[in-house]
Amino acid sequence: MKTQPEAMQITRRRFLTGAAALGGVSLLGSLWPRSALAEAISQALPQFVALRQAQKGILTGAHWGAFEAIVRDGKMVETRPVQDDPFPNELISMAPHQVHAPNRVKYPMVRKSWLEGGAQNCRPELRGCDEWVRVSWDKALTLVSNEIRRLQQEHGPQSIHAGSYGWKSVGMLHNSRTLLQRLMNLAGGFLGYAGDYSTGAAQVIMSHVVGSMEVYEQQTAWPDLLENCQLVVLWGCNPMITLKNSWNIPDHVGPAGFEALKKKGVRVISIDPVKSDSTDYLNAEWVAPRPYTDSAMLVGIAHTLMAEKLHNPDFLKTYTVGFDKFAAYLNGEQDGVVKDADWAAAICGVEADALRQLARDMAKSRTMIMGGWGIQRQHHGEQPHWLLVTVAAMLGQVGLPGGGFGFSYHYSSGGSPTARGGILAGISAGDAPKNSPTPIPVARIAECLANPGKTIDFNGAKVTYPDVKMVYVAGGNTFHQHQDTNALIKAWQHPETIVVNEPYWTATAKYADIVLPATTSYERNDLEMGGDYSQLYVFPMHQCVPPQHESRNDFDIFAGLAAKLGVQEAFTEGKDEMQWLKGMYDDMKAQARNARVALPPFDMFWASNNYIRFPVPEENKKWVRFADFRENPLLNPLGTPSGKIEIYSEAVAKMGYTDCPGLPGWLPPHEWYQGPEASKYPLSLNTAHPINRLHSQLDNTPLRKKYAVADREAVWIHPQDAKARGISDGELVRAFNDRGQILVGAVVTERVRPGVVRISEGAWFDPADPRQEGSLCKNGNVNCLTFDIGSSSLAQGNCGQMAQLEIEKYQGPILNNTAHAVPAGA
Ligand code: PGD
Repeated sequence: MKTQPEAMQITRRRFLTGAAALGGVSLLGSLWPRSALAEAISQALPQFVALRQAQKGILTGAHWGAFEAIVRDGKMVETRPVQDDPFPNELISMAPHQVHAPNRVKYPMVRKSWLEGGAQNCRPELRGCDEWVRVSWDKALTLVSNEIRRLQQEHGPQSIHAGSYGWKSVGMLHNSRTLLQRLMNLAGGFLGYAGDYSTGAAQVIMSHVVGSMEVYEQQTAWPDLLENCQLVVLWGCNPMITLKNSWNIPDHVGPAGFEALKKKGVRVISIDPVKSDSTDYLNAEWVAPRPYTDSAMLVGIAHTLMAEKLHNPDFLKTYTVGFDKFAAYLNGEQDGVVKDADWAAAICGVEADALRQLARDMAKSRTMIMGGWGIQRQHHGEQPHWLLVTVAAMLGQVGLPGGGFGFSYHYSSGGSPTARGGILAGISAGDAPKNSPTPIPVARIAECLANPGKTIDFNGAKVTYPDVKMVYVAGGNTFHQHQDTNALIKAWQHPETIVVNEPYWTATAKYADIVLPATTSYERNDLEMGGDYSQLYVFPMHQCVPPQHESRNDFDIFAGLAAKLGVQEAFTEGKDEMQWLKGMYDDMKAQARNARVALPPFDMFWASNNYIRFPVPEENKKWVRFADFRENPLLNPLGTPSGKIEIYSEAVAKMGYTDCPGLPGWLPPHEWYQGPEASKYPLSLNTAHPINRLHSQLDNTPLRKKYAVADREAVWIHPQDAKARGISDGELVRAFNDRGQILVGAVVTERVRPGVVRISEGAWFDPADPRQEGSLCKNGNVNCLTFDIGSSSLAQGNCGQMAQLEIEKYQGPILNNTAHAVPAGA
């Protein structure tokens, strides 16, 4: 952890002294005198100006935290986290490398064959290996807008996939995804997506089981948890890593909460095939099931709770429906198989006695089950979360202080108490035209491109794939996010035109036809909330350096396209960057005023180079999820058909899906250690989110040195498995299955269960020979190995967290890693 730079401490002290001298202006623990009236605040202007001068850096922020950027001679050279950050994140130090990366896209570029042959004769098979030709911005915008116009006229909005999924950068105005959709809505509509890669399976099933997506809900507040919780069960989550970054600018209250939990000595059990950093940090007990068998393990625990009468029949009767059917399933009334701890142990590889003890410990303590999302990024991924809710309901602690379940403690600091103030609304995508096509499930993109006209099931409905002729990506990295990269490459050849707005030469950019250079967030002005759940801060994101090379802000790129398509006025609403920001700020300020929190005028706020921290009401620190439902289920019903927790869902049952029936349970996955593929590919893959980057972001920075082994993504292998294959620590290894092959560097460690290998997602795809099908990826992109089927007919979530594979010592020719190199002609 970084210590606070002295200059900032002095600055803050100086500011606090000055503000107090204003007389009677309460700071409420904030940098802003929020309880004062606007007049009083305006008197403080000299203080803010002085503050700005005293600070050396420019205040901005990222998914990794708010920070001051130090700029010298037009170059960002250093960063310092803001003083309020309780858990500063090392990733902040990579911002200068993001701006000045050698693999920035410098100019608008067009793939040679596309430029020469046009969209319909563009030799799509050369994507990824063609030459690039530099063009002017005007030419690039003309080419793209002409294609949009032609496709709208000839094939309609369903021919343009502009959903563009991805984590982009923070910022309420320069939101590349929304800006793309705003343009496309004005230009006639587009094919979008439903769901996301993070929680595809859980968010659909949870809506049926508890009446909300649950995965993005506020959690029982940390202060309550710290006071009341006796046992935390981390079920497949690694919060000390995943809480480093947030969707908005993080408040980092989550990691501070876990630190406090550790200091208090609360018992933590981590259930994970890998001994995670959080397991170590929290001194947690490690229980390592076989991969993809969590559902069986939960069923065995549920059986023990029932058999030993540790469950809570009153809670089940009052607050749930369908337990009788689940009890019959546990007892094997239909299939004759009693699903007790012994049955579960044989599948999940955790001893039956350990399962029984776990059930007893959970029942005797006030227990919070914190469920991660990797367990649902699997085939039949709906089941684990459904079963976690079922076990929590059997324990009867849902809605009690410190107890129940929470599916967002590991994400964006769920449980950071909600502040009182205002919320920034970002720029809107606008209204979709009436003839807009039905969105496809987000992770079915490759299947959709390859199979126009095919119809699939999706949450009780049918979706027919249109014939997509253009894909437009802005703020995402399809080639890293999507499963089965080699199948994606084939599907990617179907569209006539692929356009990508990107700051860097990612694989997605390299496999496009037209690449438009986008600025990083440090090259533009913006605003962002701090704390996804707490809404604790409003951060200004000041432009630190000018746009690099010929890059443009996504806003300006789409405004340029809008001009060519005749919808510029509607797109910009006649406002420039600062006018948009002022409008957003003023709306937020009005909300804050209604909540009795006074804020300074925009100009003063912006000039101050400072941020707003809202007060947190005491009652929000004690907030307990589902407490109102528990208190009065009739007045505060859940959003399910019964108003209760649905252990059995009639709605799901009626859909008639064999891969997701109306009752949760154990369903063997598509690939696993007992499947037929295991004789050829005996190792089970575990793909976690990386420790030192965000998905694929920052893979092109020096932080890579911290995790790359033999200059590739690392593979963690158990000593037994390494020995059996003659692999030593630090050696280059080929990991492979029928779908693909990747080069990875061996880390021989007992932190994985035997039979399991861990490879993090997000290494940039780098085929040794892009002309050859299934070519070896030299950087270790794990999605070359994963399979591309939906989690089930219900949710169609992705299965990126699983695959059977084999590994061997690499003995081929020396291959240089070119994942972060610029392509020929660029
Ligand atoms: P990122 O690396 O964040 O990954 O997939 P996602 O596509 O979100 O990609 C964002 C891209 O946006 C980067 O290339 C970045 O340079 C670009 N970008 C950033 N800022 C801007 C901007 O201002 N403008 C423009 N135009 N571009 C910008 C993540 C996805 O991967 C997710 S969310 C999950 S949860 C899944 N996780 C896994 C997994 O665990 N395992 C596997 N095997 N696969 C996964 N895929 C999914």
